[in-house]
Amino acid sequence: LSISKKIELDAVVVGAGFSGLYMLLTLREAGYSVKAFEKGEGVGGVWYWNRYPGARCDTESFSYNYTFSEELFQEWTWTSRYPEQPEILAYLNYVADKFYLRKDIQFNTTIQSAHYNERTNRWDIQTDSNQHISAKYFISGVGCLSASNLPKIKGLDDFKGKWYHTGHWPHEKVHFKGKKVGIIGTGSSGVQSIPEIAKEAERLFVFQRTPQYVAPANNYPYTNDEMNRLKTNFHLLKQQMKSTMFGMPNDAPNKSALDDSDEERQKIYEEAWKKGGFYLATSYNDLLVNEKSNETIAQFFRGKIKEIINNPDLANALQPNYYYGTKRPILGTNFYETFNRSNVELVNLKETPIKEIYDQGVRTIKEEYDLDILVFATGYDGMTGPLFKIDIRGRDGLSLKDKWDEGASTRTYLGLMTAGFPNFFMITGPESPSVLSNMPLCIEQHVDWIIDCINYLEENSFDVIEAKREAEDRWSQHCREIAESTLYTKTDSWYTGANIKGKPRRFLIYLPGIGPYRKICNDVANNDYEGFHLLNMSEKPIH
Ligand code: NA7
Repeated sequence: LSISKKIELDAVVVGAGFSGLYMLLTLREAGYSVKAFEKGEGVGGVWYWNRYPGARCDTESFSYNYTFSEELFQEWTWTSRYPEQPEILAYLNYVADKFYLRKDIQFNTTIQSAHYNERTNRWDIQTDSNQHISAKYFISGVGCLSASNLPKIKGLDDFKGKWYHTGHWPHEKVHFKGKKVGIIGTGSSGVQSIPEIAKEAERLFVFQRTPQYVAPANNYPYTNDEMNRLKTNFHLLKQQMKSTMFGMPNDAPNKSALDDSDEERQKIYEEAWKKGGFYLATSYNDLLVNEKSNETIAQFFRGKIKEIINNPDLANALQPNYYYGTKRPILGTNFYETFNRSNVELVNLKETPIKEIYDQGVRTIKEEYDLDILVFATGYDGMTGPLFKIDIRGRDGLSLKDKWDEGASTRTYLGLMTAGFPNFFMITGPESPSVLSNMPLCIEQHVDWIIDCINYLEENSFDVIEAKREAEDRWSQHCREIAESTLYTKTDSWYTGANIKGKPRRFLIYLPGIGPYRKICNDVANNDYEGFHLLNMSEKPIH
């Protein structure tokens, strides 16, 4: 029996992705003793794990990076509009080196549990290598899309070929040449990988459950001039990004899709299609609240699919019919075009659902598909999934999972904290705007808020910060009411939790976006952390 020594720290950070790295840096610079724990062998978070072919970011590179250091922004040069996964991973490694972060990160380590001890006002944290750590602050940087969803399809254990999930792709290159490959899922990961796999595989079967709206990414390499212009405009870009809904310099115009004539609208959609990226999604301001406006853009996409796809039956099978944008908008490169290839076959699961997996491949209710490789591009248990993988317990031993599963709903105050869990912060937690806004920018805003908050507590000799119940009830209700007034809640998606069997249907995103949200968070802090209990250790909050 080995008795491990307890490590005492001011703060523990979970994860070494965009969130964990910056949180670690700010805590260390402010003079706290801190360690980050990371499951992977290296830094990067989702960019460490998502190594599937074609994996790239769909936020433009100049805005998908940190802005806290102008020096870093000037030093790093992105090669293209939408960086590929290896480039983003290289960037995060560069950040880790530049700021000497590695010495305070313990890799290959999973945090298994974190229990709040009321007597000591500390978090007792345990790792999978049987280490015990005691910390005053417990901070999650686990990300929103890091708990992969492997659907329970009967027979996977019998499959004799190889199978992979896009979110846990192996480090060694997977060779598709001469192979019969199947891929389940046509979300962002499927859409990015399908054209790449199709180029190499002998045959590719795409198992599609819901046809998607895929806008062209229109990726291109940056010229030196373009990169220099972006670098020169650092301050302006940063300011623009901070104030918009999505945290990107472009914002939706203040105009309904129904304000324009059919002709004008078509012209706007055509231009946005040519520009690529999220320009279509931000063509008008009411696409996600007005069914009629939404139908205009849905029809535009359906028309494009018919133009691109040679075979009319195939074009029909690819026609999406949910409200555009209520699943995460997808950007692709030659996605629809790939279905014109002779080695690619669409399997329409709406007509012929998967029955089971057998030793040689996938069996639908109609046919058998023999496969050498099966790829699951089946997504994630979003937002709450990664948090629930850790046994987090607050006051009175209540687990986060039990609190959030107990009927009412997930409840947070500002997506940053939750009542009953003192000194536990969630970077990009549920009910913050993060997954619908520019992620690194949202992360910076949360980290800056958290470090200011911790400094405030320490400077004013408070031991505890904890969300008030009434404040989180109000915040959660506010998030829900906004969501209910949109079309988002009418669609099954990972936004609503409907993609995970048995998961309660809840919409856990603050929709007005990062610009307005930042102001709310700042006001709360400036009003002596309104809505939070600030306590001494001996005090119990009265909710
Ligand atoms: P997504 O967007 O959740 O997509 C998952 C896909 O897998 C989607 O097409 C699903 O179809 C499909 N799926 C999931 N389970 C099944 C089963 N059991 N059978 C058939 N098809 C299934 O995940 P991604 O990894 O592509 O993207 C996640 C996010 O990462 C993305 O939104 C960006 O924010 C970055 P469905 O639509 O549910 O019918």
